[in-house]
Amino acid sequence: MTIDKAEVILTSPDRNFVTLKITTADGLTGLGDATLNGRERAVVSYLADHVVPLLLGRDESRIEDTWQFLYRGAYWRRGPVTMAAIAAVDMALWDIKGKRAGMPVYQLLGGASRTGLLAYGHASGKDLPELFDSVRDHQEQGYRAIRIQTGVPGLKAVYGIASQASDAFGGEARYDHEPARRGSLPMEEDWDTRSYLRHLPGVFEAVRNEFGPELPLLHDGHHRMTPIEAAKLGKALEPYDLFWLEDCTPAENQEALRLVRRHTTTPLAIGEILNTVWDFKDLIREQLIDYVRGAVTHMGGISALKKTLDYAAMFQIKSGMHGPTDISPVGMAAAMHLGLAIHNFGIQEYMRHGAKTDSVFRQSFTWENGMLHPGDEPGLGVELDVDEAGKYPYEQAYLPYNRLADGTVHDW
Ligand code: CS2
Ligand code: MG
Repeated sequence: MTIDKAEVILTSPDRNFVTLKITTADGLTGLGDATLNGRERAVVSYLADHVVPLLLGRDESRIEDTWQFLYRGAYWRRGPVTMAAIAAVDMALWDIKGKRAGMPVYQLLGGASRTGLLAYGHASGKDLPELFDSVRDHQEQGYRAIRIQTGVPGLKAVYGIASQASDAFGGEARYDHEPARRGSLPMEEDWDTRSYLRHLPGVFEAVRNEFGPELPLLHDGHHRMTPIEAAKLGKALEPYDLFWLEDCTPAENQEALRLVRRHTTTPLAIGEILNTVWDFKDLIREQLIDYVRGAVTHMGGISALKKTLDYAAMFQIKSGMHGPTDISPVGMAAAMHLGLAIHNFGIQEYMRHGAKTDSVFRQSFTWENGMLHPGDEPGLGVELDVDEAGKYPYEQAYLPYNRLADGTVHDW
């Protein structure tokens, strides 16, 4: 069948989401997620102005050919905007292929390699009592693996923890799972790596003492350390047996990880801001990482991320797909189908979306005993309610950014 219609839907239920909806000549529909947190409209334009005209009249069944046509045909390659747009087309075509076959997408990818996907959630607190409450709360929600982020003494706002209610946010507290705040200007935060490095090992020691040795614990460094600082932290955290240390250094300097690796056996997870298999090539071949953080939404879709993960499998490197709330329910469903099918699944990040988001996107995944499953509906198993989506118009949103005490802009 040919593609008859392709629409780009920008909606902002609890936060902004960009969704591509493809309709075939016989009325089958497929959805793809193209959300790029804080830069949403750039992808809307890339899709609506440059990609949609190319899709009309194309054969819906030719997923790989369409991917290559969009990627190579543009001449200008890679980058988050391009790859999010291609990802949305790829996901939507897999969704349609599943519906056409009457099978969930994971069946088309080779079938289930496991019964469910271990997922981790984000516990956070400005101090230890608040952090412990948050860990317990996650355990009550069923989480069996937990990311630990904590306030640092002397700093007002730290990535990954709820900040104090502030006038800038209408008297609300700002939580890490919705880091891009709607508003006309980004929020400024402060940062001091030496304080952070002094504080963090004690936090993990306390968490291990309180919750025991079994619970898988993760931590996100959010690109803030130099290579030698990251090496020092990885070494200091070894006694607390982390599942992973994420994005310890800025992603552009891949050689940095050689130095980190020489000093620590703490497992490393990298790459939520990377976009292609080529960005991961050296990291994988040199075995500088243990987990690939790429999201289906930002890596050019199911087809492209599967190739990256198949390559990683040859080096015993596993998946750790990015799954904060800025990945839409469509992108999360795609991640679950892929994660269920591949052999080298590691863990899935999972944060619940808000009630408004769930009213816009009807979903069929399940969450039981800390495990996700994409469900068995044909395709990806997500449908978008256009009328609901229309109730929530786009609102400008920006991620925060960091400055050191002397005013220097630092990585966020
Ligand atoms: C984070 C994200 O989930 C994570 O690991 O790094 O929450 C990240 O801050 C956002 O995706 C940025 O849009
Ligand atoms: Mg991260």
